[in-house]
Amino acid sequence: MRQSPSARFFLVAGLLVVLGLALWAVYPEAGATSGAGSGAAQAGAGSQPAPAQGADAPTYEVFPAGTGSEGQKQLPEGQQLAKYRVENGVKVFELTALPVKWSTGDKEHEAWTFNGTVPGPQIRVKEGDRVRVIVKNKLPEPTVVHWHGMHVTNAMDGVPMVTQDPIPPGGEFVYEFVAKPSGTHMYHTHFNVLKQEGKGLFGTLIVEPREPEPWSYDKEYSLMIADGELGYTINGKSFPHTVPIKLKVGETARFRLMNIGNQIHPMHLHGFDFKIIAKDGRPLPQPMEANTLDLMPGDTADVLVTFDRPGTWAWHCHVISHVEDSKGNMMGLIQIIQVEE
Ligand SMILES: [Cu+2]
Repeated sequence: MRQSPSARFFLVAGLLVVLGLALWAVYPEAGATSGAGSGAAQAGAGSQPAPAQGADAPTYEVFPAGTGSEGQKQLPEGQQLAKYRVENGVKVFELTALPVKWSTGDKEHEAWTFNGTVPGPQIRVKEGDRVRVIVKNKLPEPTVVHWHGMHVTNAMDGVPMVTQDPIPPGGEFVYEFVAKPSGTHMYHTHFNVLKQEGKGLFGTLIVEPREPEPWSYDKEYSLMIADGELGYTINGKSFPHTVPIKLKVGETARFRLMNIGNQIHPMHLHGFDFKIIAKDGRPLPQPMEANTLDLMPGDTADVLVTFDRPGTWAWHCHVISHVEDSKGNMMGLIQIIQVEE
């Protein structure tokens, strides 16, 4: 008998869950992080800026019960905030590049991370803040960090042999810059990039504007899309282990999409159009409505979606080999949005 697409979806998802649970039994530390990483995962309280204007804390749940985010089910990858301290008015962050055992849900990998998670913790600051980031290298090879989209001085730009010497294993480098311009940005390795980024050495960098923005929304999420040695991942996980986003009918969400991968990912949302409000962190003079957005390598985009109907909606890359394996099983770059009454 021919199965309906949704029956097939749940059958495949169910089988993957069973497989995931079996893997979890074998690798209980999968997805768990080093001390530095778990510290970062607990950030977000205290002196941190609010995650979104007027927003409740985003609600997440592993769906359909993937092995995804053990140890931080309420603070999924890509959403945890980097801790900082303030020294003489400067916001001081610490990022340590280090290898960890990382589960994308479907597979175990040795990932190279900032502070133990893929992506690294979210650096979230206000436009005009003076920011210092102490980067320590615990990788077996040199590295550097580039502040993608930021208007830093040349010496802080993180290009090895051009603006600085690579940070050797065991070494450190102190970056300092004024946070500008506002918007959705990224930080990432700029050394042996195909390998280091492919293994997870990247994170999100959000600069909140000083002036209020002309749009409003209820919830906010970052979706960092990657490809490489970890496979096709959103916030460090591969479907069905990508962490679903749960919303209520009538809510508007802002999504900060980022392509830190090496390939083009046209992200198509089922059932709704979104409003593209910013590209590479910069507000568009005229927002544009669409339901598929080509994210070139290095692109970021901000979109707003109002979910006016309930359902389990897919948002996925439309390069089919990025969302289906050779046997036709769904995997990779699929994000589930669960909209409930
Ligand atoms: Cu793709």
